[in-house]
This record gives sequence, structure tokens and C-alpha cells, in this order.
Amino acid sequence: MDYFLTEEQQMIVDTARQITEERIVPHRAELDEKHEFPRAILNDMAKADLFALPIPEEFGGFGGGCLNIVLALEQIGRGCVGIGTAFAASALGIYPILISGSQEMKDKYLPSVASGEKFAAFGLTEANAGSDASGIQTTAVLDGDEWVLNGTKQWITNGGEAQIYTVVAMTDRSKGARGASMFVVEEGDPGFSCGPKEKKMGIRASSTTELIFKDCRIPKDRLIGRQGTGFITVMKTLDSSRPGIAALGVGLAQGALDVAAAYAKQRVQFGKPIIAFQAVQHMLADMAIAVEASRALVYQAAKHIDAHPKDMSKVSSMCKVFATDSAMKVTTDAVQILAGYGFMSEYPVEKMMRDAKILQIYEGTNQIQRNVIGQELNKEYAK
Ligand code: COS
Repeated sequence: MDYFLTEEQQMIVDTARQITEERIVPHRAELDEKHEFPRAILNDMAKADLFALPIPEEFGGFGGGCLNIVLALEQIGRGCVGIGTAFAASALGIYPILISGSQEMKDKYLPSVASGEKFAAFGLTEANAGSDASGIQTTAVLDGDEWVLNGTKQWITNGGEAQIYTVVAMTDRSKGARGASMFVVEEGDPGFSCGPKEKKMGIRASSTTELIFKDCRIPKDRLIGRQGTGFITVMKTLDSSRPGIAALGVGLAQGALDVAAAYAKQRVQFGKPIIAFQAVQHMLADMAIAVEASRALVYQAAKHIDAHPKDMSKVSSMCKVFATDSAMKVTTDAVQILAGYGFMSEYPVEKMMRDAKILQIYEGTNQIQRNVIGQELNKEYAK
């Protein structure tokens, strides 16, 4: 379907697609099998200016814009959601600075992330605080000119690979969500370390570790925004990043459909290619509908966010739910069409199905997204 992209938007698609075809697709199986971080590929993505996409021009970026990043992530997701996750998590890591950071903080951190010289990561989740984001236990206490952080973050993408970490900690537990604040922690800060890499079902090219703070001392000016505004910054960050996860889902589902349709044309059973059988055609038709409907919703949600940045929660959650639930269904059906071959790691669809699962879980489970949508509807219909 023609989405009438501008010349600049088409250039972003073409650049991301070329890197996906030339650099990601040939290596994705090996990186997945070895649980290997795709540093060389990410460096090539940086050379192609893809890390500049979420960052405004004044900080060396391409200008920001939700649709631009969505277009790139769709193409990368078509190749490998593990690599896409490592890439997207760097944008996620700098959103708190973009949203709430001071001019000095933006000047200090954004240019090196835009150039891809440094990677970023976002530290919210803890062992006992997943969906309940305000239930975090990590604390930050001001001691003279320094903040002292204590606690452990769990399942942090780009852990051990990033140089810049935006981290949420409680500065006043008695105030609940209003007692959370955000900080920048840098690789090498005293008292900060990362745990070993987690072993995962999917997205194995991405790195996932704990972030451990033991009397971690950081300068006072690493507080992002004002004390007590951390939870709001987290919510706005996730509102901004969820369309990117939706876009990874669109790309992943398209990739699975491509493999399934090509296979169905060449696989002969009962004397005919299996695409000639209506049972298979109907599965492919439903997959194609799901892919196109997801793409249309994700692009439109991104355009809405670019035009109305203060009104993004509902559309952001809607596109995340729809595109990632669709990706799970489409990749599962792709395995079904390839059947026994689909179950073997020699074909890419089993990896795609494993990778799809996390899209329904991270950056807020799809159940939490439905809560967000429901609460927004509750407000709208009260008017
Ligand atoms: N934008 C701006 N402000 C927001 C907001 C948003 N999208 N969502 C909530 N807020 C504000 C509320 O208005 C409220 O402000 P006041 O204190 O002034 O009333 C405050 O934040 C607390 O909101 P709420 O009471 O709704 O918070 P809850 O603790 O009930 O949590 C959910 C709300 C469940 C939506 C939140 O915890 C969440 O998003 N959880 C999922 C976290 C997640 O995605 N984790 C994945 C790991 S990160 S990769």
C-alpha cells in the first residue's frame, strides 16, 4: 500500500532497508545462536546516521520525529528484532534527557548518542517492580554535592554495552510515584556495575543485564529535571518509545509473511505448491491483512504523535498492542505454514516467533497497554 512518504522519509526507509539486507540478514542467525552483541552492525548503522533519527538537529541529530524512527525500526525489525532492540534501546535511554533534561545535559549527552559513538540504556524495571513502575526500591540520597544510589535494576537492555544510563530511583518513598526521580549514570561511575548477560528465549543479539548500584556516587547535576518528577518522565518516555516497538512488530510480521509466502509457492505436496490450497491461502491472507492493518495504525499513530506530542498515550499504547499481538500471531502462523521446516533453526521463522514474544511483554505488557487505553477512554467519555 502506498503511504505517500516524502522523499526524506523514503530515504530513511531505503537506508535502513539496505543495512538490514546487507548487514543484518546474513548475520542474524549466528548472532542469535551465539548471544552476541551486534557492535559492528550498530557501528554501520551509526555511520548511516540512523542513531541520529530521534535527536533534534541542534544536538547533531536528524531532527527527531516519531514517524522517522518508526520507519527505520520497521525495516530493521524485518531483519532482526534482537538487533532492532539494541538500536531502539539507545533511543529509549536518551528520551528522559530529551524530555526533561536541562540544556547543559542535552549538550553533554545527546551529540555522542546521535553519532553512535556512545550507546544509551534505560533503567526502570526491578525484581519487584515490572508493571507496577512506581513500586521501585532503588534509592537516591543527596550527600553534599553528590547523589548516592543503592539498588538493583533488572533486565536492562544494553546493560554492559551502553555508556550512558538513565535510571529511576526513589528520592522520597513516602510520596509514592511523586517521590521518584531520574538520574544519568555513566559507565565507570564508582559503585556502578552490570551483572552477567541474561540467557533469553529470543532477541538474543541484544544484551540484557542487571544494573547494580552499591553506594554509587554521581554528581548532583546528574539529576534529570526536577526532583520528584521521575515517574512522569518515565511515563512520557514510554509513551514516546512504544510506537518504535510497534514498528519492530510490523517489520517482524512482514519478514515472517515474506518467508511463509515464498515457501508456500515452492513447497509441493499432493502434486501442487501448497499456496494452491485454500487452507494455506487463507492463512497467508489473514497474515497480510494483519501486517497492513498494523502498519497503517503505526504510521498514523506516529503522525498523530508528531502533530500532537501532548496527546500520545492512547495512540501509542493502541499501536503497540495491535502491532505486537499481530506479530505474535503472524510469526506463529509462519511457523505453521513451514511446519516441520518452520520448527528447525535452519529457517528463520522459529527465531522470528521467539523474538515476537518479547514485543508483547517489554516496554509495558500488552495488558498494561489496555489499562492505559481503558483509562484514557474513561477520561474521554467523562467529558
Ligand atoms: N504521561 C504523563 N503523566 C502520566 C502518564 C503519562 N502517560 N501516566 C501517568 N501519569 C501521571 C498521572 O497523571 C499521575 O500524576 P499525579 O500524581 O499528578 O496524579 C502519576 O503519573 C501516577 O499515575 P498513576 O496513578 O496512573 O500510576 P500507577 O502507579 O497507577 O501506574 C501504569 C500507571 C500502570 C500505567 C504505569 O505504572 C505503567 O506504565 N506501568 C508499566 C511500566 C512499563 O512499561 N514497564 C516496562 C519496563 S520499561 S522498558
